[in-house]
Amino acid sequence: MTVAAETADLPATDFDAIVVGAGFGGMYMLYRLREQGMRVRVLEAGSSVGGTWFWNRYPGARVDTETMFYSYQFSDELQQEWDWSERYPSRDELWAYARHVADRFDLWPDMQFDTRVAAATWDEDSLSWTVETESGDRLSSRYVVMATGCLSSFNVPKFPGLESFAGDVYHTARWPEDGVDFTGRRVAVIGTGSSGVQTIPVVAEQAAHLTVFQRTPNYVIPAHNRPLDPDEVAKIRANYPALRAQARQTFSGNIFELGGPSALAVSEEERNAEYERRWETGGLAFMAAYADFMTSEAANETASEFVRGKIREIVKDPETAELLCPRQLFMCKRLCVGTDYYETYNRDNVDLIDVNASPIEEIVPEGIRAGGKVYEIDALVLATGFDAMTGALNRIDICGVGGSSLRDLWADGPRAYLGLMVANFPNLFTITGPGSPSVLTNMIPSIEQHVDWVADCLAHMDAQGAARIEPEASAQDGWVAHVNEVADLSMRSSCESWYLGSNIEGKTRVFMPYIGGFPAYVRKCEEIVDAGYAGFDMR
Ligand code: NA7
Repeated sequence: MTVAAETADLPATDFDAIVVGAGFGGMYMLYRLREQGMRVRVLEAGSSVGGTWFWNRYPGARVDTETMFYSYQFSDELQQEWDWSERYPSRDELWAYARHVADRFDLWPDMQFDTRVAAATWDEDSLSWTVETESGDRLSSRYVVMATGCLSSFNVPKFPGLESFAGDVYHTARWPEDGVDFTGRRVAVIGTGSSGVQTIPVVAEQAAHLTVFQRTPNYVIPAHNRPLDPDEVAKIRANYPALRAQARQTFSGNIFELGGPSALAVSEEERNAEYERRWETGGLAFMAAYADFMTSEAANETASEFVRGKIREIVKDPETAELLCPRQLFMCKRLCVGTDYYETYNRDNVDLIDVNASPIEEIVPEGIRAGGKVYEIDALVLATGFDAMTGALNRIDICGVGGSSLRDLWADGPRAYLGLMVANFPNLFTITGPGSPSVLTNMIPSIEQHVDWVADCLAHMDAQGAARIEPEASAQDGWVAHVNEVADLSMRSSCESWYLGSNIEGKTRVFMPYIGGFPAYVRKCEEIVDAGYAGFDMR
């Protein structure tokens, strides 16, 4: 780290920091920076707080992580007083929680809603950013924090004729605020990732008929959602700090009961009993049954085959069951957690179409033409996912030193130091950016770790009289090489998924999150700080 230059004569800016996004990252960033005496403005495209939990209001939307741990821990009062009702609460409850946080910490006055950021431009003379909104307003600040979310830029595939459809089209990530009544309607859902898996059973209950268009079947573990037991809640609350500390020591920042080192080290009987127990418990903890799912194909196949066996048991029509059986590696795509997902295909009003055998040719006014046949529908639900991790950043014109464009620099895949900053883009921070563990971990603890790092960094700069920070290109290159090196060790980087960007036409395939685990990542961040912000040029 180098510290130099006088900052006293820098021109004034509208704000010390502009934070883009009022999801869980943006809200906590505002809280931390304001506590440090900074003038902060949050700009948010939506009309309220909550980010993911503001936008994803499709029927059946729920968190897939145990909520007592998928919540903020920065305030013990907050975690003691907020009552979660269920193991996996609905989107409405998560959104209510986000609003409660904004009320409790008086965040509203510093947040501006219905404001989409179009551009951010760095000025080297004044060491400041100018942020321009889509409505043409310009605001300046010393720092910009992009808390724009990893899964916020939603993906609408280019289906020919989509605009000709005579019925209604909905995307799961932009659901009408007043909800949709599908009673008596013929509905199609395209997409069977987490959003499709959650919404399909709920839509099937209402619609006259539901046709699901599936490109890749996913592994769906039952959620076994239930009301939280008051004793269980009391126990967690009494031990929150210790439990949170324990979670921070795990690979994904979740408290999963860890199983054995290898699925192949035990007998088939013992292994299946373990899988059965985890299936009955429900949720993402299934992933922790054995440690070698992502390093041994044979071990992986045992879990795949167990889930396929469950599908064949649950789904009565053998042909439909086979179509639902995933063939890609277990956990390679994000594991889905569902409620009555496979059971839904036993309903008389639900059909499954494999788009590999019957490709979607076009959308016509009366429905979807696939494999030469028109499926007549009144409403189309796109559960087609997101341009993950880079999509939200790339849709903003971000210009750094010498007018360099972030979008251009990332054309062959994102490059960032720790997923926190990018060389050539001084004083610009990204919360859970590419190259950080983010989407492979429990998101809220990961967000808090990033926000704390940024807030501490700015406090340090203030104490040093520094006004400019940027990663050194060599440090960034080193981190990107490390991110790739650990990705290559895991089979997770080997199949088609949004982690790699393969769901977006034309997107360069790079495994974007850091797969070395949350503890290793946190240690690295701390070592860099202890070494005087090694790899950063601070002046
Ligand atoms: P996902 O997991 O990206 O799922 C999107 C689904 O849409 C997936 O099944 C895709 O198939 C399918 N898809 C995408 N484009 C097409 C086209 N052109 N034709 C047919 N099917 C298509 O997004 P979600 O919103 O469900 O979940 C995102 C994350 O949110 C999730 O992982 C959790 O972390 C929470 P594909 O698999 O690409 O073949």
